[in-house]
Amino acid sequence: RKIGVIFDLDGVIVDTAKYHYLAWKDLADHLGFTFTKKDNELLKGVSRVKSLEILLDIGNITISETEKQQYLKSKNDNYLQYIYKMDASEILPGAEALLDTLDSLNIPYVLGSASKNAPLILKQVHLHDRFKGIVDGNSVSKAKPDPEVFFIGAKKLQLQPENCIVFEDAIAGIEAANRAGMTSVGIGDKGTLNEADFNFSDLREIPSDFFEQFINP
Ligand code: B16
Ligand code: MG
Repeated sequence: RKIGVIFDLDGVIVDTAKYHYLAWKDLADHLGFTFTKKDNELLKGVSRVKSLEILLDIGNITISETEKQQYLKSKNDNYLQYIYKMDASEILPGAEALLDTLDSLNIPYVLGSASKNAPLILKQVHLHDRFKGIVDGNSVSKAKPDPEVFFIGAKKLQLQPENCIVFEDAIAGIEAANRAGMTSVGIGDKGTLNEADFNFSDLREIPSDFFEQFINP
């Protein structure tokens, strides 16, 4: 059986959540309320606009549409300052070895991320050209948990959803993969990602023969 893989970016390939946190915290400070690391968990896998809405909810703040647009821009400008400093040393443990395994098995893989900055981030860490395709926040109209991002990924892989395996670190992403009818693999806390078909705490834990069961079911 021919299979393919769709990777989430933040939390699976790189840990950009820490930079999102710093940039959102800056905005919260500016607006005069506390934004904790625990609050930041709510923003994982969620689009930029939705993240701002959650942040404003936490601060109990109402602002105009014009201000919203300004804050979205200033948050992203701030976030990009961290991204420009990224290099290959920030690739999460096990990620490159996993891509090597997939290459050796001739299993194609694409990116399926909510981030509009995904192509830039992949370039920063020198992984951009390894992917067969990139689906990012610019190519979707409905954010995770909607399965749209992964359906577009399956198209790029030229595979039916049931032949796609999704690696995700966010609850919204696992839900999107399940709704798409794909195999979902949760990377991170098993308790949090209990809806996933498979769970690993990080990519290093994936056995080298993991894909065998899908190729020869
Ligand atoms: P941007 P992923 C997501 O990336 C992040 O997890 C989420 O925290 C962020 O709000 C979203 O990208 C949008 O990012 O502001 O760069 O467009 O996990 O889907 O790779
Ligand atoms: Mg993620």
